[in-house]
Amino acid sequence: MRKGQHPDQRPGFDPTLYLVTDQRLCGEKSVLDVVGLAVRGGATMVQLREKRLDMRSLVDLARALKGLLEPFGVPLIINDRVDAALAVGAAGVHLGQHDMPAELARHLLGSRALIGLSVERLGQIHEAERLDVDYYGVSPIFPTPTKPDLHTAWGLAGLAMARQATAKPLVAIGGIGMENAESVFRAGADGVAVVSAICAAPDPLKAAEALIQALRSGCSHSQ
Ligand code: TZP
Ligand code: MG
Repeated sequence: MRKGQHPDQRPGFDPTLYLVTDQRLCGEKSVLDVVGLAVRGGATMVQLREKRLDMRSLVDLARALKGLLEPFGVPLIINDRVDAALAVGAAGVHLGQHDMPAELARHLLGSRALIGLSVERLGQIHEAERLDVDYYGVSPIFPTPTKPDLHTAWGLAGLAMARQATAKPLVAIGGIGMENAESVFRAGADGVAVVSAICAAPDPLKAAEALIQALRSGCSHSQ
């Protein structure tokens, strides 16, 4: 993340390279293996996003991930499920526009929790400005086969408009990889969230290393 840009962040928040999991894209590897490799490569935040898991399996995996991430100081965020985040003591949740309202999640999780909110249109940023959320997930930047149900992509120009609309940290997601990560940063993102660029990489550690290096150099150019 650009240093010093967002002075009131909660401790541990660094979305520079934010891995979002998807077991379906991990091939022979487990989510745990992929996350372990990604954080060794430099991923700064991890979101457990496994829509198909039942609650028992989700909580078991979340617990294991929390144990794995703690020594790295990398926060574990749970997609959608505030109850699972509370149950395992995760660092926070990532909410979509149809998930639990952010005010309720904040009430349940407390003032130290990290809360992210997906925004698909500029109007959603305006509506969310009064909320105590830590970042907006600007979704999707580019069309992506990983989440094909999304309609309009922000594109780099849309991301630049989002940057003008808020001082909150922006995490760009959707179709981001080595080929475009730096340009996403230059358009105003504070971090990039990736699924396939790490989960489906033959070597997730090398993929994370290459991405973080590209982002850090893009970041220093744009300061
Ligand atoms: N939300 C918006 S796009 C997306 C999610 C979870 C998927 C991003 O996947 P990829 O493989 O990084 O394009
Ligand atoms: Mg959701």
